[in-house]
Amino acid sequence: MSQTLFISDLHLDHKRPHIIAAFCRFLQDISDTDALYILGDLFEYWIGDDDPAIGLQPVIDALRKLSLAGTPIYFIHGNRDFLVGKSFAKATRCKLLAEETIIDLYGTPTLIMHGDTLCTDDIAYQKYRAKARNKWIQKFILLLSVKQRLKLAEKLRNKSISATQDKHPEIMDVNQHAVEQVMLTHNVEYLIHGHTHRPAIHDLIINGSARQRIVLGDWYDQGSVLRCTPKGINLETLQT
Ligand code: LP5
Ligand code: MN
Repeated sequence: MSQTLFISDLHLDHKRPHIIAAFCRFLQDISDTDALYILGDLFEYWIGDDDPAIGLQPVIDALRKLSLAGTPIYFIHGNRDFLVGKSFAKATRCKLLAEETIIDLYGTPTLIMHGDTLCTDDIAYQKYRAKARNKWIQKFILLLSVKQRLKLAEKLRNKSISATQDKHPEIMDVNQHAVEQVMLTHNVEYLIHGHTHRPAIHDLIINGSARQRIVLGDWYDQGSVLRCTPKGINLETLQT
């Protein structure tokens, strides 16, 4: 069967072992897949490849196994796992992609991304993001000990939890102008992203042409998977 799969926002964490198990089962079941794209926030947080990352070794093993069996796996960083690096890529045999990547999806030009950059109304987040994604700041953070980084991550998570409670939900969704701009810039028919945890397929008309924005959902209560074949696309929900 010719199919390409997209997932994001699994937020894998040793505190949710059943989701880790469900994801490993999913990876075992998709050996007949042309490519698997992970569009960010695979992990609840990732503080660097040198962290032993409790409970996550089965995920690394299962990704590696799928890749060795012939399915290419691609990874775009999310706002929780932007510190995933070359050692992780080597261990899992995933290919790390640029934050905006264009692919040819069975003939349809498609832009894939995590989706956080589309939330341009969330000014506090975008300011924080500029710092967190700065290469020099990241180099400095990676010089800290694992223990120090864990503390920093916990502080950031707490700040984020209280900040998001005070933000209007609209602010944390994509900005329509940002969507149109990025789709026009890359001249694509499909935009596939996650981050907002609002799974949907949005039909759009931009500059007179029909396009679609496909939003993946998270894996908190069930799994969200976009299955694409030469015949079309289907946004599915997996029971976990
Ligand atoms: O993740 P989610 O969906 O709950 O919220 C996001 C935005 N929050 C974040 C922060 C992450 O949750 C933190 C994860 C830690 C990763 C580990 C990294 C290891 C340490 C390295 C440190 C750089 O991404 C949230 C958005 C929301 O999505 C919706 O889009 O609103 O944004 C915020 O809440 C940000 C606040 O508005 C501002 C926070 C100010 C923090 C100031 C600290 C500055 C220090 C910078 C150092 C790099
Ligand atoms: Mn995200």
